[in-house]
Amino acid sequence: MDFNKEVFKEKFKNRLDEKYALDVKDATPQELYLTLSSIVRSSYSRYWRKTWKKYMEDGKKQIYYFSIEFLPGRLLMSNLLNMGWLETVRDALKDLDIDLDEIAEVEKDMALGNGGLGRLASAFMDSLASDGLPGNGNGIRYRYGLFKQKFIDGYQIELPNEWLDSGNPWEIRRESKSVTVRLGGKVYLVDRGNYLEPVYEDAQLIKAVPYDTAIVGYKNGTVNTMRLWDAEIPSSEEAKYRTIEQRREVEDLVSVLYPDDSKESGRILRLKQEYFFVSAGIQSIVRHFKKYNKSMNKIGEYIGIHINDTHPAMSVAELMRILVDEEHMSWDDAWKQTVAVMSYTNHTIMAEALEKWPVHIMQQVQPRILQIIQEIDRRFVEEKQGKYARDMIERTRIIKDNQVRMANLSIIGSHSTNGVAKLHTELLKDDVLHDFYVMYPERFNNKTNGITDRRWLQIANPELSKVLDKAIGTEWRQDPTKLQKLLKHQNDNKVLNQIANAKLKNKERLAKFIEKETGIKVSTDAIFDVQIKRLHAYKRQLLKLMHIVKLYLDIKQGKVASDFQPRVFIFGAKAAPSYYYAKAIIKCINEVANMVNNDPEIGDKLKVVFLEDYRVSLAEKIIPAANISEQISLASKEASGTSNMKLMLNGALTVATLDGANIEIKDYVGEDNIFIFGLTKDEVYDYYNNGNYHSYDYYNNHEEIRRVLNAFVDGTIPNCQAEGQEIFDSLTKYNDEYFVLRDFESYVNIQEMVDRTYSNKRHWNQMSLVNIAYGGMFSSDDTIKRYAEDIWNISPLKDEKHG
Ligand code: 26Q
Repeated sequence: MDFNKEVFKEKFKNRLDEKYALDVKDATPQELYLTLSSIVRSSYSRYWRKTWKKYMEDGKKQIYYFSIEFLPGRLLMSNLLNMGWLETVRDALKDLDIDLDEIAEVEKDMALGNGGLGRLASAFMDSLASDGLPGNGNGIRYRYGLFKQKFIDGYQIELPNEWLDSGNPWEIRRESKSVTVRLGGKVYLVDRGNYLEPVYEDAQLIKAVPYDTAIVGYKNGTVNTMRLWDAEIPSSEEAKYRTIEQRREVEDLVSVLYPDDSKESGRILRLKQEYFFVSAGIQSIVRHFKKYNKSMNKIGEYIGIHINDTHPAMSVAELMRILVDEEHMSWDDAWKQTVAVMSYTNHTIMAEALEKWPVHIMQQVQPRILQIIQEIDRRFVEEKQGKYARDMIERTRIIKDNQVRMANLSIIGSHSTNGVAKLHTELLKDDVLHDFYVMYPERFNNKTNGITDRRWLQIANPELSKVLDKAIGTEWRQDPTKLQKLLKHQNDNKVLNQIANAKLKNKERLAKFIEKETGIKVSTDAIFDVQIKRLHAYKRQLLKLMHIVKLYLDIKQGKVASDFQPRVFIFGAKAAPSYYYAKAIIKCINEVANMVNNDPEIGDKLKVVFLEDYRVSLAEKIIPAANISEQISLASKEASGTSNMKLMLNGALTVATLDGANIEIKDYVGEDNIFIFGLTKDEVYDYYNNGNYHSYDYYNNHEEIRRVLNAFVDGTIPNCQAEGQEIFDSLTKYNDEYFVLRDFESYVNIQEMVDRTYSNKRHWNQMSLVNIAYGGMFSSDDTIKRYAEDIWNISPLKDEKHG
């Protein structure tokens, strides 16, 4: 479409008329949203088709990012921005008396992920397309997204997230690309002379139907694909599904996203989900590959499959199955190709989160896959015998104590294993995966996570974006590292004031939202102090809560420091439904909020706001308004973190432990522009090695800690007897697994430093400017270029531009 404002207005009115037979003034926001999104979709479809064709004709390598979670959030604004339409459309709609932001609010978040890992997958989708790289997503089209969180009486309640109920304008169902996935049953190998043929009995056949979503690159004409699979009953099998229960079992396969980001839950259904999207994805890749390429013996030169955490680890065995059973390749040739195709990212060092599956469950879910894994394991042990000590082989082999260790499978079956921040990768090499590092040093590498500046700055923070355009030009919109040009303006009062002004406007906007959602009135003079991430003990929301209780008691007892600054504490966090400790913390935060917010003696000095249902679209409202970013996990536990990057990019100053990517943030901005506190990773490990942390002593010997902890159990904080006691016990009786008491004093001290710093507004604004300037160093466009060069060996196609 020849694109300008007038053309668009006509098109919009016509489309609304075609679709709904309505005038603009009679249409609901929902109708306006669906009209706009249908125009957007029809105008990128040409580029989508062209990109697809080009990749085929070009015949170069393509990669497929396999992830059991994708968390794109809303797509309207990001598609408009990437097509280069955003400002024109905003203007055009204004002429029609329509507010684009209001229409955008209608869209339900696509929340097919829990947190960091799913969000990273979506950032990578956006960056692959924006870098013009041939990379597609492969995952599951869950009927229900991550649960919707409500607070009732301060408790977290989980409601179903029916994101598809009003229709999803961005997806296309591609019936013709369906494949069949086999689950369960029994398998026998029959000797056919030159190969063994697996014969299946009683297997359940599932029809996997792909739904494709376009991933539009930023003003570059590239449109890639995120393919998500739905499960259906194949028509040939209809007769076998006689009861509602049997039919429901198929629906259930893709019904819910597992809301547990902390531990492997052991449910058979989860393993079926993993095999389902892996098998569907690989079958569809191989089918496509065979159409356009000759030799399966070269598949490693043309196809890359990325295993995002261990959830898709069965990819290794599924590709072996297809190459050996269906393509009749020799085991050795097939193995060589498989290792060349696969690469793997690890996202955690926490032992309880490393996936293991009992052999009998894997047998039940897919017996042929178990056989293949057993054969991979047997050959691995055979090959390493004599080269490594027995116990080292036992530690690294895939099957041990009747459990399939998915990380071991992923590392052995791929050519690359990466961590997600420098410290995390070092810990993998030195500790968690040390044996593998000794065996395969060349396979290990670091890829520090990144974020998309388009969503988190251009879309979420137009106020600041305008200031940046004026100060340093618009180049940063293409290349966020250019934000460093801001550094020249460190002493430029005009720019400093404009940055401060943008922040103030964003705070006003958030304050309005907070009042609308919660009824709480907050002052924009206060420091907006933000902690937004999943609720988990290691992330230490408790440390923040203890600090709030300390300040509350100080004020009540008339002990406020002269440079105390008023604060609004803002939380956003979901707890896994079965994670009772995390839910106890939520309840306590809500009760502290009630106590603090309704105390006239406290007034505007402290407010505590726990916003419900933290999600991508809520993050877009909170982050631009933040002054302080809380990144306070116990050192060594947070693999990387990404909210740390989003918040700094928006000018928040970070209060941080030396954990995950916080260390790299510190290295860029310098110690003077970040607030570092707490134990280092080495200090934490020393405690582990010497076993000499005794949290009860901290309670006993520190008056301040005792005063704060007692408030959880002596009725000071009302309505949370049981939860308060649980927290109290975990920190005293059960030795405080995440060293909250050990880091408390250091945390309080750094927060006093925050107050002193905030009292000098100009200095604060200078620090904020430095953080924005280096925020561009964590662009996922750059991260993905490193993946493309070091791991995948893919390069962009030269392309005509759109937009
Ligand atoms: C596993 C088995 C059964 C059910 C659920 C799961 C499961 C689900 C989600 C296990 C783990 C997750 C998610 C992990 C995650 O989000 N990790 C985060 O990844 C980010 C991106 O690399 C990092 O920045 C964070 O530090 C890390 O915590």
